[in-house]
Amino acid sequence: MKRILSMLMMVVMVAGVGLDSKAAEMSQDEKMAWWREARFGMFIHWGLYSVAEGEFEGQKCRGKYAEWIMSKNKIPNAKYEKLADQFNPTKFDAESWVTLAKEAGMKYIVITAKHHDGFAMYDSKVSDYDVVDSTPWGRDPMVDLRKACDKHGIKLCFYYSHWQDWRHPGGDGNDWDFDRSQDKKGSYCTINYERFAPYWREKCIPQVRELLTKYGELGIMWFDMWTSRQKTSVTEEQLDEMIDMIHDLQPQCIINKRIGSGRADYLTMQDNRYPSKIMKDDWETPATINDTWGYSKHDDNWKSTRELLGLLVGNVSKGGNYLLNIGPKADGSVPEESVLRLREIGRWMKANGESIYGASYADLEKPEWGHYTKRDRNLYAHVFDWPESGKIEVDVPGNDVESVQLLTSRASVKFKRGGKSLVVDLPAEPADELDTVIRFVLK
Ligand code: JFZ
Repeated sequence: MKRILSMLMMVVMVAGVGLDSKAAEMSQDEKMAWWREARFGMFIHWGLYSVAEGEFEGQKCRGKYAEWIMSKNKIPNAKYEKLADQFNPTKFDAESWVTLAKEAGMKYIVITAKHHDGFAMYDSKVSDYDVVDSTPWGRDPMVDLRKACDKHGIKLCFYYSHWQDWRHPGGDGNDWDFDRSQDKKGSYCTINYERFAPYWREKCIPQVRELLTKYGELGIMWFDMWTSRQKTSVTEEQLDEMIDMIHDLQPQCIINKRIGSGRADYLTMQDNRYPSKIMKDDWETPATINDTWGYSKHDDNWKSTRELLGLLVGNVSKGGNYLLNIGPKADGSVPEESVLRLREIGRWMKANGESIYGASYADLEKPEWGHYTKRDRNLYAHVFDWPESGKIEVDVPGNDVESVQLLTSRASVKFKRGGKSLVVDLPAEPADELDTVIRFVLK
């Protein structure tokens, strides 16, 4: 009996080891598969800056990003930390955020676990400067988000500011609280490796380890060093340590290149920037619906649904993802302007999603009237600007095409086969006022 038991244990152990090494040996394509399929994600910036709403002691934030108010207005930690006393999001409901993402057709959520201000938006044992220990609310929103994400099949991902930390005396970026006169000049910071090392050891690594061990499987660890590492206090060795830790604890977890290392998995473009050409390596654009990431009561510059959808489709047509931000208020509610736009995009996605999910660039030039996306044998023409002629010309040899249809109704669309291209007779009216999709099934 004892022998049988120990044999059984052996089998279980060997199987276990097998699983581990399998995850570690995941190919890059396997690792990126869900992300390439997803194409559309939700970014969430939420923290103490959400309490300030883009204004502090009667002074507007001196910059368009409200989450930068501490730095832009040179607010000392002793004052900034008092915002925590007012952080009591009675309207917070993880379920409603996650269902909003789901309704919009988004497949993952990246939320600020710690932004540059150094305040942890989860229950951290590393210090008390976190949402559980320092606010009247005293709850960990990431626990609820984990549950809601699992329930609705959304991937949970964390943003962590590993470079800028304005709270810890060793972090980069804060020259208003801390004397940095001995440092070298950097970019958005001063450089001092001796000063930075304790921050890395005592706060940054232990906090990222918490995120990787307390909240289940993560889709992405999203880092944010957008300048060159050489102009910061971060060393190559430190980044290797971070990446090794992530690979070790969560081998499936994707890392964006703003970590500052070539070992990361995909490229993050500059904020609200879009490439002009197809890019074949994995990339994304992080984008705002208005101009700020963190909530600001002064920012009313909302993009239209049409513009946002154009940016999403445009990114997919060039092989990239679109990570669109919401900045919830400190009470936990999402600005109505954002909710409206996400719901409108969602309505379109529900009917036209097959032209987005797992789709990518077609090897065709961008047409005047919109964009092309492609998945397997399907080519999708996204007609944003309905041509007056009522016709579009598509550079695909007529003989290569099996059928042409309206995506939503599958109604056939008339077309003429040319030698090198075909001419499509569009219906009299656009089927969708935002973007009418014509599907070409290729042979
Ligand atoms: C960074 C953060 O500082 C900002 O608060 C927000 O979280 C955003 C997503 O990322 O902001 C940037 C990043 C890149 C550039 C400028 C600001 N850039 O490339 O010019």
